[in-house]
Amino acid sequence: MFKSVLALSLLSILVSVHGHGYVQEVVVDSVRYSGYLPDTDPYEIPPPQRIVRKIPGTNPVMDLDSIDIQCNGFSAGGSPGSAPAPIFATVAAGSSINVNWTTMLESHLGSILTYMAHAPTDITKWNPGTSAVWFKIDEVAKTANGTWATINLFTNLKGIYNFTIPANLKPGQYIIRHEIITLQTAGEYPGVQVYPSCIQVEVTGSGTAFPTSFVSFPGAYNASTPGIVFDLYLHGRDPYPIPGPPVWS
Ligand SMILES: *[C@@H]1O[C@H](CO)[C@@H](O)[C@H](O)[C@H]1NC(C)=O
Ligand SMILES: *[C@@H]1O[C@H](CO)[C@@H](O)[C@H](O)[C@H]1NC(C)=O
Ligand SMILES: *[C@@H]1O[C@H](CO)[C@@H](O)[C@H](O)[C@H]1NC(C)=O
Ligand SMILES: *[C@@H]1O[C@H](CO)[C@@H](O)[C@H](O)[C@H]1NC(C)=O
Ligand SMILES: [Cu+2]
Repeated sequence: MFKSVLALSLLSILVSVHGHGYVQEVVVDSVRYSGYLPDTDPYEIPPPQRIVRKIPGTNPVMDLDSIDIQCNGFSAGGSPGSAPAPIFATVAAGSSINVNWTTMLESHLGSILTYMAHAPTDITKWNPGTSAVWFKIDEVAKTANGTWATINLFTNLKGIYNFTIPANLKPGQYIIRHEIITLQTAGEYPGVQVYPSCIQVEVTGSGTAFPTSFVSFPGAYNASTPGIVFDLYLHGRDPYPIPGPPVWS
């Protein structure tokens, strides 16, 4: 008993100095919002109002079957998935959103993916659970010269990732599920590290488009999904099959 507690706390020390990361800021239509800051937000009274759903810390989610894969939520704390955030940002369809990531160690090679889910009811109360409601709007694994997207993000882009809300998307409230998937331990499953972040927005405009095919989280990824098990030492220079469905267009 004592031994395993000790082993666990050693493991958590190792994990905490490992240089994981999270979304610390989001810029939407030139308005700057702080992300949910796991080191300080839980201790502030009153709690800061964020557009990003709560995360328990900077660690990745590694269990693809856990509800935590959705929004890096709190299933371990007894809540069935992500806790809605109290506010949301407003963004015009077709405009870009800049997400500002804390720096991860350069061992963290991998891809950057973004999904959306339309909220059928008030987004500050909606929890998607395991419903298939997500569609992909953006993905990148490597730049044209073969640099991994995460390395490009943390060096050339200074941690700022820019993606665009589809121009013709029908207006409404959406969760944007933005994530980094890193592969430094992905030679077998479990091993892949997933860093999801859920941003609440209201999309405005006169668009009418909406996808017809959706995935769930958990559900979209499993041990046999291409790109989930990937040996960087053997295949690091090969094309990388980005997990999940194709980008909706
Ligand atoms: C990213 O967020 C951090 C923390 O808020 C801030 O210090 C930094 O200036 C931001 N980066 C940019 C390019 O805005
Ligand atoms: C690779 O491409 C990125 C932009 O896509 C650029 O910033 C970077 O300097 C390039 N790296 C090399 C080694 O050419
Ligand atoms: C985001 O990228 C788009 C397209 O590359 C560019 O037009 C826009 O200026 C960028 N926005 C910001 C805030 O960097
Ligand atoms: C694993 O995910 C793939 C999609 O990547 C899907 O086709 C397959 O049915 C899933 N397998 C299981 C056991 O859920
Ligand atoms: Cu890490």
